[in-house]
Amino acid sequence: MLTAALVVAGMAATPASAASGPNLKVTVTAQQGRWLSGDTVGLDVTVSNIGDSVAFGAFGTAYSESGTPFWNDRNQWGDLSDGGTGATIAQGETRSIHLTGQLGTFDGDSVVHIEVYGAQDVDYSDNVQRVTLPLARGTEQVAGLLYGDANGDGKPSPGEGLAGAEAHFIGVGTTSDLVAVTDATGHFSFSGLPLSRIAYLSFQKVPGGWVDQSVGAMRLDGRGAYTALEVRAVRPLSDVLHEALTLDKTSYAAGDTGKVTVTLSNSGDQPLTGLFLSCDAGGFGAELTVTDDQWGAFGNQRREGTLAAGQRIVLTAQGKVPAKAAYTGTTGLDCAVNDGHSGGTPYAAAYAKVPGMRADSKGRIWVDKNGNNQPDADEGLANQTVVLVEDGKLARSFAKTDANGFASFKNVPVGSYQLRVFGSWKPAPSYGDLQVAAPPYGSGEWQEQFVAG
Ligand SMILES: [Ca+2]
Ligand SMILES: [Ca+2]
Ligand SMILES: [Ca+2]
Repeated sequence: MLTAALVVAGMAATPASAASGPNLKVTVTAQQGRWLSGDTVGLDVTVSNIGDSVAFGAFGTAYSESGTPFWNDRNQWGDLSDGGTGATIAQGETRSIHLTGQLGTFDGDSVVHIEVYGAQDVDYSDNVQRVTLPLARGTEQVAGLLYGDANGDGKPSPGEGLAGAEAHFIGVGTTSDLVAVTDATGHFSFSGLPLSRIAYLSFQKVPGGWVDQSVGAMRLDGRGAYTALEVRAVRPLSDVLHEALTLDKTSYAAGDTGKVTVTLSNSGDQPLTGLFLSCDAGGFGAELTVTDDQWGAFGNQRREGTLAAGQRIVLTAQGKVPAKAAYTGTTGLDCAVNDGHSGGTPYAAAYAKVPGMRADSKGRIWVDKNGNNQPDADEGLANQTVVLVEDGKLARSFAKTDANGFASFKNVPVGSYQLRVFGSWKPAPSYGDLQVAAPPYGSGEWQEQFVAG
């Protein structure tokens, strides 16, 4: 009903002459760029009524005529949205509309059709505009130098290249990260990379404790903007900042109060500021419940700890041993100390026993005969004597594996153990301690891989 009324009103206002009447005109300016799939591109649209009477029922639309799809939300047109009844635009009035659209899967340059319709427009030739959004093509190279800035001048100097580090690249269009190893002069190179709206470069196995600084997100749009990267690495904070952490006892009961001492020292010749402790990062849930305020200026909330060159400081705090610790047999605390920006932060931890409870523990030992990194049906280590060792020396419990490599330890004190096999087998390097916990915290069946010793 409303639409009909507007159209009638428009007709009543339109003079008889063909050259006289509403006349909408659209102009479009597209944001410049080398566009990639997934990019959001802006279009500045102006709609002017250059006729001599009011335009009624005006609405606009924008869509890709060909090439890479361009998706936009019609609500961005405001009252010109084709989901409404149309806008009223007076003679001489100009509207500015900012549209944004997202480019879909690559299909060449995107030709976008922008059209503004108005009832009884006297000249429709200026109601349509087309803009072509150029899509980037080709492949990219990412290359550069990783250097340890030993002389601190912020740029590569002779002899500062870091050899043998792994450069890892990942971006849109790569399914897993690509790896390149830095050569004797610290250089690395990736070529033939797919264009990518967002890509990342990071380093692993950097020699000498050097900490690489973030390259940040890269946009690979074929310009070759990342072919001569200079990736700076700095010394780790742990070169000058040292941390020790101790508990006042080696054994507690649940509900006891444990006292923690953290000693920090600065062996460097510069002051350290903004220091703070981050404790319980592992969050194993049985650690001492130490409140952050006890660390004073070194608390995670305040982050105002300072250490002068050569200074040593001793911080103390205390916290209750939580009930859960009785079930896991272990409590303790772990704290990293950080300045909020440097890499290579020191970390220290101390653990204590919480004896009393006992639990059964069942699992399987296996050898990866077929080399697929998984335990298969025929890979159990049969008829072996296995032992739970405490603190690397005290044998606590023995069991014998069955034909499939399964062993059950009965009524073992809860806690942390090393699992050993009599004979010529040793744990695979990836396996740490075995935790024996009482229900409800028992971790079910374990499995541990062994290799020939
Ligand atoms: Ca027109
Ligand atoms: Ca340098
Ligand atoms: Ca296997």
